[in-house]
Amino acid sequence: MKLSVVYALVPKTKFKAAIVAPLENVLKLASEVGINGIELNIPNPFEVNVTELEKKLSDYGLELSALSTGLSYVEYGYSLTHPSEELRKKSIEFFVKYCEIAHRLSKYNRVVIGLARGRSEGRSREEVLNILRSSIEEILKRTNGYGTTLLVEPINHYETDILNKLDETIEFIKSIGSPRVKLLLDTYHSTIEEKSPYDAIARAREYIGYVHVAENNRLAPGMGMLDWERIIYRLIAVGYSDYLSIECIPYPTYEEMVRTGVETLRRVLELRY
Ligand SMILES: [Mn+2]
Repeated sequence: MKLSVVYALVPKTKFKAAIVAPLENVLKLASEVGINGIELNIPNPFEVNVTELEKKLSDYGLELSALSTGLSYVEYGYSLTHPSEELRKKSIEFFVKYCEIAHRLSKYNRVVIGLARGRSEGRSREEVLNILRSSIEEILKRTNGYGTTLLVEPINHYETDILNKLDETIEFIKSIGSPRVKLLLDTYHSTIEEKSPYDAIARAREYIGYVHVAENNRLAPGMGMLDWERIIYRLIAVGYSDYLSIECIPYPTYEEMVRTGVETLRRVLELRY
């Protein structure tokens, strides 16, 4: 398994679980601690210098493990289920562009659907899931040439009221029926929403396309209550061998968050892999 860390490409943000710091410093730290990739959270895909990003990643020998998109909702309020058709369309345009960037910068070529799904805002569950499904289908159709994988992430109910639980997210993914739509399993969200974050891995099995790691308190692995040996062995047991992406609150500092997280995960990975 490889390790990456989530980086927010903004000077500051309300979103708590990402590193906000000068990009060069973070890339340098990442290469120092020997991790393999960076997951970029980009608020506006139309305002990013892709050539420059590509060069910086390659200068430090880092891969783009995934492109995340939550900041488009946090910073602009665009979402794939927005009650306003205009803002929903803006969100879809953003996602098409995210896919183009992921395709260009990353052999993994994947884009996260996290907070940018939006909230139900008084509409029924069925109605809002139908809207989300049709937005995703439109993105899939328009990005066929890029072949990008879309990762749908169950998110805990304090942050959204759409797709909190693993089982309903799997059902939703099945209802789209595209090999390009997979599950993003986040250990923090599943600790809040599932009976057992360990058993959740077994249930998610063939749908898992990517993994976010954080403790029950959303701090770095090693700073909370989760049993990382059990998590990693479950992932190995279901045949997952891709990225573990550290998406944590940078506490006490982002440097310590990265170092502790990497150390904790490496210790387990090195027992067998
Ligand atoms: Mn996550």
